[in-house]
Order: sequence, then C-alpha cells, then structure tokens
Amino acid sequence: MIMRKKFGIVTIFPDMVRAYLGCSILKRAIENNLIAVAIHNLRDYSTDKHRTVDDYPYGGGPGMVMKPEPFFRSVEDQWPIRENRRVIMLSPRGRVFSQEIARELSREKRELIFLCGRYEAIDERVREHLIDDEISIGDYVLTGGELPALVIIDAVSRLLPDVLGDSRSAEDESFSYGLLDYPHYTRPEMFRGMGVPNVLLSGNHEEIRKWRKRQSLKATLQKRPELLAIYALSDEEKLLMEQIKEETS
Ligand code: 4FV
Repeated sequence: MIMRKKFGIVTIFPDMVRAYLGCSILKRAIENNLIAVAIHNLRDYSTDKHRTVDDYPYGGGPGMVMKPEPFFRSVEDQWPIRENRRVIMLSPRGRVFSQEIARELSREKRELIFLCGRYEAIDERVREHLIDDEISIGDYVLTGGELPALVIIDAVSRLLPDVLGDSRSAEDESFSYGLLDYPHYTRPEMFRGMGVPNVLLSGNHEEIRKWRKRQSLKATLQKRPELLAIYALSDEEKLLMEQIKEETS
C-alpha cells in the first residue's frame, strides 16, 4: 500500500492554488490518492471581523507586513502535532530549491506545510518560532508564495511512485542525475526540411544511449559548466568528454 504524500498550503488565495492542482498530473495524483493537498485560507485564522492578515511595519518603510497570529493559529489548529509536520516558509531568503531538495522532500515522512506570503514580508517571529524550513525557488522577487509552493509540490509529487505514467521518465531526465537533458525528437521525421539525427532512427539502442549521453555532456559543458564541477563523471563519460572537448576546441 503506497503511503499517500500529504501537503498543506496556507494562503489568502486558495482558489489560485486549487486552479493549478485541478489540472493534469497533479489532479490525477490527488484522484488516485497518491497525494493530498489541504488548502487553508489564512483569513479564517485572523482575529478581527475584517479578517485582517497584514499591518504597517514597525519602524516605518514601504508596504505591509503579514501578522504572526493568523499563521501560528492556522498551523497549530490544522497540524497540532509538531512531530508530524514540517513547516516550510517560501521566501527569497530561503535555501534555493533544486532537484536534490525535491528528492529530499519526496522522502520526508512528515506532512509538508507551505506558508505563502503576500505583501512586503511575513513578521519575523514566524520565521524564528514557527517554521522548520525556508525555501526560495530563485533569486528574484514574486508577488506571493503560492507559485513557489506549487513549484515544490509539483517537483516533489512527480518523484513519487505511480504519479508519472511511466516512472522511468522521472529517473532519466535533466538534473535527475546532474546533467542537462539530451535533445528529444518525435514525428514527423522531416519537418520544413529539418530532419532527425540518423542514430535515433537506427534502432541501435546502444548507439542511441551513447549519443544521448554525449549530447547531455555537450549541453552541460556549453550551457551549465558549473554543474560538471559537482558531477562525478563515469569512465565512459570521461572518454566522451575528451572527445567533445577535442571536437569543440
Ligand atoms: C519567493 C521566491 C518570493 C517575497 C515577498 C512574496 C515574495 C512576497 N518565495 N522564492 N523567490 N516571495 O519572491 O520563494 O510576499
């Protein structure tokens, strides 16, 4: 019996999140009970009749800051047992998300709870006393934490058994082992005078495997050489890389 992976999202825009989870692979994963995503409206945990979740910043400055009470009340009400939850705040100050972190979170037994900010920031006491983890999806500033939460739920869910139609596809792709992906082709064989590399039409799976490996190494060397610094080349890959460097030098 595959354990259903449980996620929680706290946001002031629940419909925005539902929209993305209501389509395609994640929709099917929810229907097939492979994942569950509990969506909670932060305003339901405000403490006033105006359902206020933000206020002016102490010390002045631009924008509004999200109040601590609604976040603490929502987490303590919905996920009271600390051992069963891992509360993740999305913010540009977090550790930068990667396929490695996606794998780490896909192995996590605790429920993954995402706190989605809006406005300028979230009161620092949430970071200091409520969260277990802080993740950024990249060095740029968004209008909210909902997209980062969905990016992470998407990347983690597709690593779970049976979520992708063909589990091989999660193993054999960009970053799944540290190199950029190889080029992919499908019908038509000829398109506007542009063909398909013969090796892919040869049926020679060993030659196809080697061509794809060479393409991955070449693309990584040209586009993301820093990835090669942390990637342990196999003997075959070292050989292929020598050939590539000779060809491209
Ligand atoms: C972000 C990021 C991000 C900052 C203020 C939401 C915004 C606004 N989150 N990775 N990059 N968050 O830009 O995670 O509330």
